Amino acid sequence: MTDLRTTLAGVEFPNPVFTASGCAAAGQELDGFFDVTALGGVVTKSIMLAARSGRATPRMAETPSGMLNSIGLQGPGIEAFLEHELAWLADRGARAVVSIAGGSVEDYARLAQKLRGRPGLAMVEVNISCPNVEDRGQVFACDPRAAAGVVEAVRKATAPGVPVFAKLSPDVTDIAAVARACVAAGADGLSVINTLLGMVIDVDRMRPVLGGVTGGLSGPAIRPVAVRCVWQVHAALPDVPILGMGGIRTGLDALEFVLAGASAVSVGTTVFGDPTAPVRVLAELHQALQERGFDHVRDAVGLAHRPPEAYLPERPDPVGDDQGSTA
Ligand code: RRO
Repeated sequence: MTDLRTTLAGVEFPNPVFTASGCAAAGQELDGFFDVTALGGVVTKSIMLAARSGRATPRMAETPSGMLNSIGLQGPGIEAFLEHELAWLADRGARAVVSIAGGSVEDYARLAQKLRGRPGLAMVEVNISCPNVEDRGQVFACDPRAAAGVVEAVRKATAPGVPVFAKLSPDVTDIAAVARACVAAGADGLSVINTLLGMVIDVDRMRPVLGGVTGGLSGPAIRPVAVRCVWQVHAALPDVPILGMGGIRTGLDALEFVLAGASAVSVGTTVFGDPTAPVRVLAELHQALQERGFDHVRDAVGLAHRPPEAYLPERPDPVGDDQGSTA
């Protein structure tokens, strides 16, 4: 049996499959389909200081192999979140990764302060890359200095021992530069990636489909972009843990992210069609690792970066592809 335990910045999780922020609220709805404590962790929808109704409707559109969303950070605000959602996750025994979002460095710092000492809090994900904000100046992850300012404030306000992960945007020229700036500012790890900015136009109405005009593209359509980003960030910062996400639908998709350098993965958009996807992906990933002879998932992290002649585990059985055993 492959050991699935994974460690992110000193915190151990029982396995490397998490929900993705924004795709499962705070886990209650998914818990009707499977036991959310079976996952490595539950990453909650980004929360802001105040309640927020979000952008104009329509807020979602299907795209080829993907989905556009223009939610606009709808949420109950931090106080209601702490009382009803984080408290529920803690009671349930889930490991909560709380995603926070703000319009200023000060907002983020206050959110981090409010999370200090809360039961159930395993990690903080700093969402500096939401594409659906009022202006692009608020997409802190598009500028290394702006990203660093937020990360530094959150790291200072967060209890020691609680990892702070910065969530990066793919909509940049050099994602490794932003990653380096976040880590230099104190990020313990990186979540890679948020959605890509996109839009669709209704050719009958001859107007944008989304009320917010532009939206964030997710789903399998973005997976190669996400894998490339994980690869580049891991190549630049091989010792920094990565939570990888973007279009994961199967265990083999998850394995791609692990081989590119992710120590854990988030399963997002696919849950809208298949709410049990996270536990299925976990089982499939486990099987894929076992078939490839891995004793521990950590041995697969970043393996694709190694030269072809480097160590590969002995495969116990052929996995049904053309290459058969690598032994
Ligand atoms: O709420 C959203 O519209 C949203 C967020 Br916070 C995000 O980080 N990414 C996204 O695609 N949508």
